[in-house]
Amino acid sequence: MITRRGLLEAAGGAVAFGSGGALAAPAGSAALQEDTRPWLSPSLPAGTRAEAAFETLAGKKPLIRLTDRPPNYEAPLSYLRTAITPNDEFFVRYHLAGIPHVDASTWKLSIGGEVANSDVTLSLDALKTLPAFEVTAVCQCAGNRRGLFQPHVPGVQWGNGAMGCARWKGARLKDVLDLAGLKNNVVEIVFDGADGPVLDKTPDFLKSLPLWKATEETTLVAYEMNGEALPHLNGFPARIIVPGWTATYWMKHVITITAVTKPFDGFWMKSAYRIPIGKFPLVTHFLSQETETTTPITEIVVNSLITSPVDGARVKAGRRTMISGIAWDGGYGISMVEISADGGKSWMEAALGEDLGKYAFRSWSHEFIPKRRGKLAFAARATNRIGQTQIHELIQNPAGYNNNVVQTVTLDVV
Ligand SMILES: Nc1nc2c(c(=O)[nH]1)N[C@H]1C(S)=C(S)[C@@H](COP(=O)(O)O)O[C@H]1N2
Ligand SMILES: [Mo]
Repeated sequence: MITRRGLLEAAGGAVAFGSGGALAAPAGSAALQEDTRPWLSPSLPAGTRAEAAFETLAGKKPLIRLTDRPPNYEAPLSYLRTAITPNDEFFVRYHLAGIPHVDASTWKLSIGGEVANSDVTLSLDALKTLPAFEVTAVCQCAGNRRGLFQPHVPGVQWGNGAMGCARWKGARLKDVLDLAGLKNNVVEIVFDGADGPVLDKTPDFLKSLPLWKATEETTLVAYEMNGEALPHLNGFPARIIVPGWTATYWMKHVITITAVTKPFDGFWMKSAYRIPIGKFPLVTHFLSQETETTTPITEIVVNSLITSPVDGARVKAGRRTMISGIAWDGGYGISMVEISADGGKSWMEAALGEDLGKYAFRSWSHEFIPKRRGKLAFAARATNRIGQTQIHELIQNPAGYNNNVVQTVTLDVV
C-alpha cells in the first residue's frame, strides 16, 4: 500500500509508477505551493475553504487537496482551460485509503463469473495484443460541484475541478469479454480494482455496468492516457473507460471483471451513486439496478464552465475582452454555448472551438467590449445536440450529484 509520504514523494522507486522514473515533485515545490492559496468558490462550505490547499502529489502538478485519506484532489480552474487535460494536471479521486502498489510486469486482469468458455487471465502485454482503440472523453466525478450545493450535502466538497478530458487508448471491453465468452443470461459486468479499504468499515469499491453499456464500442479497458501510460493515481496500469457516463464506473487499477446473471448488490451500487427517479432528464438508464424510488447515476448532464476571466477579475472599460471556457455532456455532443450579460434576459452565441468528438470537452469563446464601469456578471449556458440545456435552479438530491446549474462570473470593469 502507498503511504501518504509515498503519495507525495515517490521515494526512491518504492512506488511503481506508470511511466516509471523520476516522478517526484522537485524538492521544495510542495512546500512552496502549499503557501499559495487556490481560488475557491465562495459558495463552498467555510470549513472546506479554510482547509483546502495546493499539494503536489507524485507525478502531478499542484492540485487542490480536499481530503488526503483517501486522496481527493481537484484541478484548479487554470488546468481546465484546454480541451485536453494533461496527465499531470488530472484530478485524483479515491474512495479507499489503500492505494495499491502495482507492478506492470506482474499485474493480471482476470475475467470470470458466468462465462461460456472458461475464465481468462490477461497480462498487460496480452491486453495490448488486442485491437487498440482511442477515444477522447470527459472523466467527471458524479459529485463534481457538490460543494456548491445550497444547502450543503455530505460528501467530498468538490468545486469545479473533479473532472478532466483525455485521449484514452485501450482494448474494447467487449473484445476482452469475448475471450471468455458470456452466458446468454448475463445482465451486468462487475469490476474490482486493486485498491482496498484500510479500515473494515468502508466496503471494497466494486462497480457494475449493464451488459449493453459494457459492450458498447467506446467502453474500453484503457492503458494509455494522452499517449502515455496511465499515471499511477489515475489507475495504472489499466482502467475502465465509460465515455458519456460519470466517472464512478471508470474503475482504476482494474484486476477483476466478473459476469453476473443477477443485479450486483454491492454497497457502491445498491446504496451509493444513486439519484431519485424522474428528477433528471436522463436518456440512458441502468434498469437492472432501478428501484421504485432511485436509480444509479448514469450519463453526465450537459454543462459548461467559464475558465477565463476568473470571478472578480478586473477588465478595462472600452477594451476588447475574451470570455472563454469549456462545455461537455453525456456524449450527444455540444451544439451551442450562449453567454448572457444581463442576468439571463438575452443570450449571445459563443464561438465553438475544435470538435474533438462527442464525448470530449468543447472549448468556446466570446469577445466583448465592456462599456460601463462597475460590476458586470456573465453567465454561460451550454446546449447539446438533443436539445438538453443547463438548468437555472439546482435539482436537490441527497448525494449532491448532477449539478449543472448555469454559473456566472462577476467582473470588475474599471
Ligand atoms: N479502483 C478505483 N477506481 C475508481 C475509484 C476508486 O475509488 N477506486 N473511484 C471512481 C470515481 S468515483 C471517480 S470520480 C474516478 C476518478 O478518477 P481519477 O482519480 O482518475 O480522476 O475514479 C473512479 N474509479
Ligand atoms: Mo466520483
